[in-house]
Amino acid sequence: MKFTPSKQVKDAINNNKPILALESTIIASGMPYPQNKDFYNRAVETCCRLDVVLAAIAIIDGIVHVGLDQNQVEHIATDDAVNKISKREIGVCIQGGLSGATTVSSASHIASAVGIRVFSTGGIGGVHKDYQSTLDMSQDLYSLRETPLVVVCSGVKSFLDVGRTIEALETFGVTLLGYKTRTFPLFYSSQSSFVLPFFVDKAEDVVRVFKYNVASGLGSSLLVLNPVPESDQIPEQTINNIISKSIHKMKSKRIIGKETTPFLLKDIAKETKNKSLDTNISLALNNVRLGAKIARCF
Ligand code: PSU
Ligand code: MN
Repeated sequence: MKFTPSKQVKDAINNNKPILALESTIIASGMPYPQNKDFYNRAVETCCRLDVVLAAIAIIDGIVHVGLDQNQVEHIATDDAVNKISKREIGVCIQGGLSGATTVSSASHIASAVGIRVFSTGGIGGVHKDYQSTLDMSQDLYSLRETPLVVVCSGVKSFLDVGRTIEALETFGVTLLGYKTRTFPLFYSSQSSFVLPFFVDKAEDVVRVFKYNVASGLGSSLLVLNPVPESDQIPEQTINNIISKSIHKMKSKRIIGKETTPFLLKDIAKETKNKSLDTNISLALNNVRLGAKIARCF
């Protein structure tokens, strides 16, 4: 195998036990230390309670690990030399013997290649607000087009162009399925004006839809939209004002490309006095919980 599973993940694969994959950029640059490590430990506990193995995916010194030990997580959570690795950069990272945190695009590719069927994240990447001038659209969308996986998220980060991202997801043939919601969630806020065509109330039904997709020959992902719990959300208007200011700052600092997402997450956390971080942790854990429940239904 090109990838290196941990002992726990290998056992789970061999014995057909439920596994939930997790990207590691959310740990490396999505949250600061020590909240990132704390989030990871709580994610492991959540999965353990449901008898599911959590497989966080990262590249450590050129080796692609599926399932991390505590030292590896500490490295990803603290070391500034860890690269943000999207799907196209997996080979470069291996060749250079480098360490890299995986995004949705790389982690979903690796997860699917080792036979994992369910994947959780906070929010997927999407179409950036100034797409017309920058052509900045996340590789995550292309990966979702070509990776048969159940991906659980709380929408796309609200500093993206949500409407255009939804259009791109349709163009790429990615199935959208609300989980107990009729609207496309906005990451920090649980509702939006974008109506979802279909929704389900049970984890079993998510798996049924996925199996019918696969049986019909579809090779794309099933994107499950799981809104942030209402008690932890930030009202849309409040967060939008802050986001506008952060985007303005980003432009004046000439931050572009893959640095934009980490910069905005950090700046929004600062401007909300870490309320956005609490919201991010809450929704990410909620997605781990649902992902684990879905993994048990296969
Ligand atoms: N969701 C979060 N925090 C994050 C990300 C998503 O709550 O840090 C990361 C994911 O790894 C996602 C990536 O794949 O941002 C998208 O980056 P870009 O826009 O550069 O494609
Ligand atoms: Mn980008």
